[in-house]
Amino acid sequence: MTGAKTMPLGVLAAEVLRYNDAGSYTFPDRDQYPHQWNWDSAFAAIGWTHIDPERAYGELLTLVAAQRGDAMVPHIAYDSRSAAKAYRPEPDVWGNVSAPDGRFTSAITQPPIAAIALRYLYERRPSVDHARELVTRLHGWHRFLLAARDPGGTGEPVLIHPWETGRDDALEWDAPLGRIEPVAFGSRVDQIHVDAPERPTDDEYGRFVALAQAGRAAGWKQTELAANGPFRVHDSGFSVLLAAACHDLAAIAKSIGSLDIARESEVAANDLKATLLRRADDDGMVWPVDLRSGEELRVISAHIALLAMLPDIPPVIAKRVAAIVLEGELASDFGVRSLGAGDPACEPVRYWRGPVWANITWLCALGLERAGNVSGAQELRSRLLRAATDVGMREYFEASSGAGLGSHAFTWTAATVLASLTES
Ligand code: 9WN
Repeated sequence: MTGAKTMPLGVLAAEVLRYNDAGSYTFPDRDQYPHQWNWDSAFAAIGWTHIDPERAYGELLTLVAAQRGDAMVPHIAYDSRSAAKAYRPEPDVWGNVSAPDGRFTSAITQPPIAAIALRYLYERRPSVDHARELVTRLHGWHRFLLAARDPGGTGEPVLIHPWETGRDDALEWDAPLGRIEPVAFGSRVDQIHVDAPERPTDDEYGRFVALAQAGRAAGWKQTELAANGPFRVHDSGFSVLLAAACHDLAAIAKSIGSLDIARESEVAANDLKATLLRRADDDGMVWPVDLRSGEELRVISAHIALLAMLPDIPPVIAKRVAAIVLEGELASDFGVRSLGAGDPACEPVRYWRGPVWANITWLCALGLERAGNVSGAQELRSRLLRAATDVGMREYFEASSGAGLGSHAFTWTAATVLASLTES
């Protein structure tokens, strides 16, 4: 990535995708994350749409090749070629579970944005054959989330690990994660390329891994863990994305003539939306819930920005979200903050506890645009582009100064830059 500073932004972003290209999928970052991650690949597909659409379809097809028998698409599919590279936890922590395509995987999932990426790709570069295969697979995953992961019939999936939310150490998980007895994790290889203060703490890692061990001990029975496991939350951010994913899947299914999937997906999107709106507060905000205590986790953080993706969002909620992300607690000149600036727990450089992330900023912009707030969407995209212009395709950004944080050549930052360049 030499000479990066002098390259036009779009060229630099494309270089980052190519640099992280693992062949049939894209590493989130070649050094820091040398395997396939679920929602990272969906963002990568959005980026590849602008460079090589066939490669974008390939990215999603490789993702669903790791889909398990129960239709869950795992959060990590391990790359055996990366064995010599440092990433922990390794497959044994999950019990060496493997996918039909032979790759070891984790035994949890991640935000289901692949259908959102597929719609993005399909609308720009339609391929009916690829879409047919992907629609069927993604529909299965959505069903898994709405059935196997909803033992209580609440209408929302239960998440069993903070890693499933994609916002690993977000403040809202402190209470439910705090109940987990940490285990010793050993060497923090995630701190070789990124400074320790920018990563989750040792204490959090001890709890993340303890949860993986508990799941393994319980035989990874997904419904049982969702009903009685040690960590159980409703993440409104994840649920909104699932509603949007069902909505987008319905649109593609309809256009390729898969009418049963289209109908079922539209009903699922509407039901999930109704479930979320039923538990909205007077301001229209929907909060994550700690299902073990029954308490709402009323933290103003990135999940609020994701609320913008609620399909056909009521205008009053869209307005409230726009105010928070554009000039309120989550506003930054560089995108959307992961935690409210005024929150006493805000840590400006630590991971999901303060910094700005491009993927959240971009999804929020997409939601605002769909809600008819085109100028709000453009403003967010220009903030995202400002961050990348100033310091490059960093993993995340300090919200006040725009300083680059985390890894240096990050796929979803590059992908959302490529998308934003064509949208603003
Ligand atoms: C654990 C890959 C992933 C993202 C997550 C982000 C981070 C992993 C880690 O990196 O999580 O899954 O090792 O820290 O929190 O959202 O998908 O980029």
